[in-house]
Amino acid sequence: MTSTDIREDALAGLTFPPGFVFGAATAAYQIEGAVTEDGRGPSIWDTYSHTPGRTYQGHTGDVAVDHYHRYRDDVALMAGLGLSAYRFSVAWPRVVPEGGGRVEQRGLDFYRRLVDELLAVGVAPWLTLYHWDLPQALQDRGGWADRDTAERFAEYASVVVDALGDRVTHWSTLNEPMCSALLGHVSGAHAPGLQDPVAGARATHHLLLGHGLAAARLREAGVSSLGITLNFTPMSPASQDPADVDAARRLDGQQNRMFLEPVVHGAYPADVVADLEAAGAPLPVRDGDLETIAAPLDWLGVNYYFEQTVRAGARPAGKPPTSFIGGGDVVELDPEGPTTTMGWGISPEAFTDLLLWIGGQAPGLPLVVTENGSAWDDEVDAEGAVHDPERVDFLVRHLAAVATAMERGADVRGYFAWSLLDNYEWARGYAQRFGLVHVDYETQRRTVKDSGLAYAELLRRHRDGA
Ligand code: NCW
Repeated sequence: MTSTDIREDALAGLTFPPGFVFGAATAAYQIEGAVTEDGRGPSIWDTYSHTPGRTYQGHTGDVAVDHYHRYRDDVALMAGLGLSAYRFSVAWPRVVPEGGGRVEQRGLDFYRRLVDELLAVGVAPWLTLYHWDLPQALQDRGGWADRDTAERFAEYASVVVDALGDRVTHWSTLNEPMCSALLGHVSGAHAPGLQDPVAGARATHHLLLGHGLAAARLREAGVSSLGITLNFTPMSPASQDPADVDAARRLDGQQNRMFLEPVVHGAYPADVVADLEAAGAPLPVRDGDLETIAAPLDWLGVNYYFEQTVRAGARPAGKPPTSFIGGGDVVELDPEGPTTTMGWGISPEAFTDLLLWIGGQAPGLPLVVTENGSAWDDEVDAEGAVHDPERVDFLVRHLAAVATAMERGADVRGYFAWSLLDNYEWARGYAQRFGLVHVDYETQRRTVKDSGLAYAELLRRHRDGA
């Protein structure tokens, strides 16, 4: 059996309704490079990645995959794969280099050129305003822990929608605010690298407030396809011991429900509020904030990678602090079974359950899978091919999981693979490859992997109604 036959077999049962959106996703700092070009200001990720000891082997996004200069070729790649949509983020420090005030026209011009290139080949742009690259100037004034950053974010949203609202239909405010808030301010694994639970709780609320304020600006500008992207990690207790069950509840509360519930219901979960107050890290909510945060949306972006089993107990020595406010009394167990090179387990079944659970939490709100994917050690072989059977398998099984969720009633409208290209995987540097397309970081040469070919074949069949 050849790899083409395997693909044929695996794809045969995968069908999605007409109009289902198939795309791929990236983020500005992970792909663009050109960090000092055309007036771009520094972001917290420039600072963090240039701080010794913070990232894998000191890797930075200075060059990344040079998308800033190669965007035309990259759009041609997308067209070649047959993507119907491309999800990318705008770098706030390219557009408003000091975070507020002066607008850099050359930054906006880049995104206008990118969008025009996409539209010319029939790939719909899905624009995310914030994928973690806060202007450093704002961090110097307190960053997301400071309420003012939410107001600056809304201003920046206005600038971008004024420039691109005539050609971009699909808008998202934030990507994974959980990661910005908790990895950035509690575990310290991401920029700005703080380990300060009080700042973590404040950042959580101000990110969500920024989402709500920006949503209002986007609506004023006439946006009619508006969402936010949240990441979800389904949590299970290691046993039915009440302490383990409570550990899972608390982690689920802070990593999942704390972000979903205010956005869709206009209230933080009461148990999370109580946990944070007990930990001396209250959410700085003011009158009217929750109404702002619960602005009506057209879709909810769902990022899913893995599920997590947790138990109560002291974190083992040497394990980095978890993304969790309120004590070192929750242990995240290592996954059972095969893992990706990120160390993440593989659970498509949990993806089906998750989509159904979210559908139940947010009835009537369409879901879009804005990220799903896996990292593996990929190499270009002597024939110039990249055989990545694990990623093909992951992709097919997770697409099947989406299809199953839809058969059972989840209203899922699209799927974006993470990622279009191998890229800068934040603190893990270039060591983690998530792309459907391989990038040789020495030459910047792009090679479509077997997974990219499989995805292209699926999309071809979908277009042809096969
Ligand atoms: S790290 C992460 N990612 C990867 C990144 O490349 C992308 O920019 C993100 O949107 C791939 O997709 C997202 N997500 C974090 C997943 C959850 C981590 C939970 C850690 C808890 C301690």
